[in-house]
Amino acid sequence: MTGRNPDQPGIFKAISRALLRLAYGAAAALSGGCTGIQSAFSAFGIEAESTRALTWGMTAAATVITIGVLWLAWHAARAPAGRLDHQGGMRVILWLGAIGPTVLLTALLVSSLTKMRTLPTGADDLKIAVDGEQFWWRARYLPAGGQPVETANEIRVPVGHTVTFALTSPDVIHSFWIPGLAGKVDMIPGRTNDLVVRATRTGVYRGACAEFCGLSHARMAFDVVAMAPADFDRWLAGAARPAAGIDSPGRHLFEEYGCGGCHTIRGHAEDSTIGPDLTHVGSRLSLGAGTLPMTRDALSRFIRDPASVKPGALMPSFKDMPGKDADAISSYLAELR
Ligand code: HEC
Ligand SMILES: [Cu+2]
Repeated sequence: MTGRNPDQPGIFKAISRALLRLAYGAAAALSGGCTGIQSAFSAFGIEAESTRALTWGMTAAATVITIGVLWLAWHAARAPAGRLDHQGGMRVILWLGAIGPTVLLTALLVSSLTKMRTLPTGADDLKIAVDGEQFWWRARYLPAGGQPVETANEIRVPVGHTVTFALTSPDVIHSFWIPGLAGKVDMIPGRTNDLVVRATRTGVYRGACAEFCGLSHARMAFDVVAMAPADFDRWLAGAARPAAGIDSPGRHLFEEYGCGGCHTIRGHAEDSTIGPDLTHVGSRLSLGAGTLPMTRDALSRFIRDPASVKPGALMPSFKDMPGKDADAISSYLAELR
């Protein structure tokens, strides 16, 4: 090369302008779209917090390296010919091509390996067995020494305590994902995968199925409530109790329409485990696995035509059910708190 190529600085200017635009775009997307109840950036658990720290660390390092390389390239393009002799070139390759990446990648490997360790568990820790079903979640709380408690479509955890999720599925592969708490774990028929978590702050968050599992895969979400330990214990004790003695027309209609053939309401309608447990359904934050708000109207709509809310839902439609029957059943279900 006899001199500097007059075109090159123009190219670098264009590239740096494009990179700057990309950075603006990414910053806008991050600040707007990436926070909220279902976001790995709104971490409320130890696992998600360390993943977030790793993400920011790697982003910062990648930014520094990119800027450094662009700076070098810019200088190289503008340097007069013959400025760098062979030995100088070899030194650049040695430091920036071998030693630098080795140190950096080793540091990254060590820091990510330490973050990959699962939290230690104890015999007294709470276990929650969660089954991914088409298209809802069966949850059984298994407190050490206590009786199992079955619920559905909502996960509650005590803050500051280690909880082990035992994840499986009776039908197809689903994936259990609470972005703010921990990474996603597949729920595979015939095998149980454990996920150990610890929540660090209270709040209401959201999880979702992260593996396409059929028509209503996108309507397979759940509320996640991280509670102070005392509140959690009180909630679990309440969830363990059978339904209160209610004598309303809806209770009889529930029987007449054969809803008990698929749903358990402990104390009222026993031993049918095809659909979600409805013992305290009225206290859930949402209906149909995070699909509708928990209101009487939404209950009526869901009961008469689940497929209109969740295409492919494995609950039959009761389209011929008179509106007043649906409303009576909804009032009854809403009372199950
Ligand atoms: C053949 C079995 C079956 C019958 C019969 C049945 N259901 Fe269901 N039900 C299901 C299944 C499966 C789901 C889960 C649907 C989904 O969310 O994908 C469900 C979901 C529900 C839900 C939502 C629960 C939640 O946690 O959000 C309610 C409420 C409900 N059913 C009420 C009823 C009522 C009332 C009847 C009678 C009129 C009835 N079901 C009859 C299988 C059944
Ligand atoms: Cu799923």
